[in-house]
Amino acid sequence: MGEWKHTSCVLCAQNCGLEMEVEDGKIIKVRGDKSNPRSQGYCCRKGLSMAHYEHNADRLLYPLKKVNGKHERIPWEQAISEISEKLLKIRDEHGGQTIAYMGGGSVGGQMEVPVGLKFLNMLGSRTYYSSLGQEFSSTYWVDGRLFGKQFYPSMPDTHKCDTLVGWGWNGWMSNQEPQARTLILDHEKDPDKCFIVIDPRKSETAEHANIHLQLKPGTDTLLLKSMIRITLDSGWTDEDFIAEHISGWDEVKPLFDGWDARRAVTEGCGLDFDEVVRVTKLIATTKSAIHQDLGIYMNRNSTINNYMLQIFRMITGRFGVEGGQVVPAFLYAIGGNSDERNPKIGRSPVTGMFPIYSVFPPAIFPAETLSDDPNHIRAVIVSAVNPLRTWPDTKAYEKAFRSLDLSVCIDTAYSETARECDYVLPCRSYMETYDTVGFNYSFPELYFQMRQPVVPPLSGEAKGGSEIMLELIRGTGLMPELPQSLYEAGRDGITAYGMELMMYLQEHMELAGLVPVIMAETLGPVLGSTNQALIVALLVGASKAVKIGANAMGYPEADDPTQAEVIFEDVKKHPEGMILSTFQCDDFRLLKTEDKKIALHIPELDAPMQ
Ligand SMILES: Nc1nc2c(c(=O)[nH]1)N[C@H]1C(S)=C(S)[C@@H](COP(=O)(O)OP(=O)(O)OC[C@H]3O[C@@H](n4cnc5c(=O)[nH]c(N)nc54)[C@H](O)[C@@H]3O)O[C@H]1N2
Ligand SMILES: Nc1nc2c(c(=O)[nH]1)N[C@H]1C(S)=C(S)[C@@H](COP(=O)(O)OP(=O)(O)OC[C@H]3O[C@@H](n4cnc5c(=O)[nH]c(N)nc54)[C@H](O)[C@@H]3O)O[C@H]1N2
Ligand code: SF4
Ligand SMILES: [Mo]
Repeated sequence: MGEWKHTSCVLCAQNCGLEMEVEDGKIIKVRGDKSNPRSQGYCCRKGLSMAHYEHNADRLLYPLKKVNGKHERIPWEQAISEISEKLLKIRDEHGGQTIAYMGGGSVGGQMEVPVGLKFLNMLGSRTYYSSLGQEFSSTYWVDGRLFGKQFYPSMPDTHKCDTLVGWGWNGWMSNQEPQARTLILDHEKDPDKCFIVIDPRKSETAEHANIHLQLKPGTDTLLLKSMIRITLDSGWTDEDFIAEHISGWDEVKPLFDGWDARRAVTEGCGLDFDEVVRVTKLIATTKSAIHQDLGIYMNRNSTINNYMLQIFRMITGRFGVEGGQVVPAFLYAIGGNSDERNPKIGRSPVTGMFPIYSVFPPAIFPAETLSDDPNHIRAVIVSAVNPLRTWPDTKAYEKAFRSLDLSVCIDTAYSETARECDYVLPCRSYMETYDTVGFNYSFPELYFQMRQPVVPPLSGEAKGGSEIMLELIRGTGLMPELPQSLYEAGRDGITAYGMELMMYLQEHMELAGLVPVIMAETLGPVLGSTNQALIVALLVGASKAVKIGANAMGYPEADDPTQAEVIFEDVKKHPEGMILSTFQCDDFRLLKTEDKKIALHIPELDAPMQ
């Protein structure tokens, strides 16, 4: 008999709660965790196969260096000192911006990212690529304009809607919603609800649809524009919502003038017009929520399609309401605001692209590397992502990687990317470290889980991702000299540590941007875990809205300095996950626009919308 432990799946962004039976350091059984407040026992067969991924023959055990085209084992000290030396040389000769960091899209190991990003900034670079940059660029850009900041994404409140629309979403297989199959079946079978799928393919999900609009591939723009035209013609707009919450509708509305919806739908999309009118009415006039996914996000016209989806929701009043489109609760934004209209937001040297959500789109990387421009990319640190397998044009990626002066891969496995890199650093897996789950936005409650290690490290040489980043910061000599008092303050608890840190930063304002690094470095050793220190940093630095919501859940007041410590004690007591804070769905004060209205008009899209 082994010991059962609470954890979560790390194989998709749902991070379903799992319980694992562990015997002799190995996972021997896995089951859905009924005590997880978000997934409530749900899991798919990928989650049930976690042991296969964890105890895998391809796992990396020690650092490697490529010598004469072959990887050889080297000691950590050599790896860190050689990589550090090369990074500094590239920075000094060509500028920090020629160093790139790839990572941060992982669905179970977020805690290395704040340290990795700060390390990149300390090297003088903002050249950051992530998987998020390929799927969500367009939607984050659109939402940034509508809501005032790019880190303010919205999502459908599917579990409370009556009409559920899966648009370019194969959720039966991919999940992408909490308890996806249960949700789909609930809408399919309940006579008072409806499940609509918009997909050119008879997907596994479409098999469960009450209505399947099987449009021609890539014609979503025509369909969306037609649905909005039909809504206007039929008087299904929510005028009160528009008057109260939207600015710019007068500029946007004429973009739909003279649009021949019938012709677009029948000739363009190959659909039955009356069926489309019926679907439009259901979306516009019932408690509807639309889950769009890769069929929209990674398809033609993705920016316009995401924009029109939002227009459709806004003018029918399906935003900021229960069962509609809502802005979820989040403890920390997984990206930053990088509005390209701000002249401080730099462009990439070769393609002239700007970051969205502070992330550059992976599609430009080969061109940014294989170039004669003196500022082209020369070094890459890759962590928890496998670009040579998963990012667009892997052949071009291979060529680009082979041309680099330095490539470093931090991974648990000997991946396609690891095979190409000069240095490979073995990382502890997410089942071997404390970490958290960051993408599973929840609503209206803020769900949180600090995953505990369930198995001992497979290799004594592997280190946690954030620890490796800290080693590189130290190795390059970029770690600021910090006072002994900071290293010791945590012994008297988190609140005492917070006070000491605040006092220190008051006198060292220039280090305020490095809080995650400082906390990982000085509080990590006291807690015995770098990632735990970073989780404390999240709680201390949580937004006012999260802190107020936490107070409503019974935690100390938002401005009480003991709040983070009290919450953290609870977090440790609930390895199965917990509800940490609660939100209002109609709180338009949270918008980052000046007038607290949704700024619906995006002038750059006027022409492409025609
Ligand atoms: N088993 C498994 N699950 C996963 C993952 C995995 O690798 N394996 N990855 C996870 C990740 S990172 C993500 S992002 C999600 C992705 O989850 P989904 O977005 O559900 O991904 P896909 O299965 O690619 O489904 C996209 C759907 O869009 C449809 N489509 C294609 N072209 C068009 C079009 O022109 N218009 C419309 N309307 N639809 C179109 C396709 O037929 C397909 O059914 O899955 C997550 N879950
Ligand atoms: N052809 C095609 N390409 C696609 C897609 C598609 O539908 N079709 N989908 C795209 C989408 S939506 C996405 S999100 C991307 C996903 O692409 P990636 O973000 O590259 O995701 P994974 O392939 O899951 O790679 C994750 C890497 O993390 C490593 N890893 C696992 N556990 C750990 C750990 O504990 N620590 C560390 N350091 N590493 C670990 C794995 O070994 C692997 O090398 O793929 C994209 N690419
Ligand atoms: S739905 Fe995603 S998180 Fe849940 S068990 Fe399956 S792969 Fe894991
Ligand atoms: Mo994805």
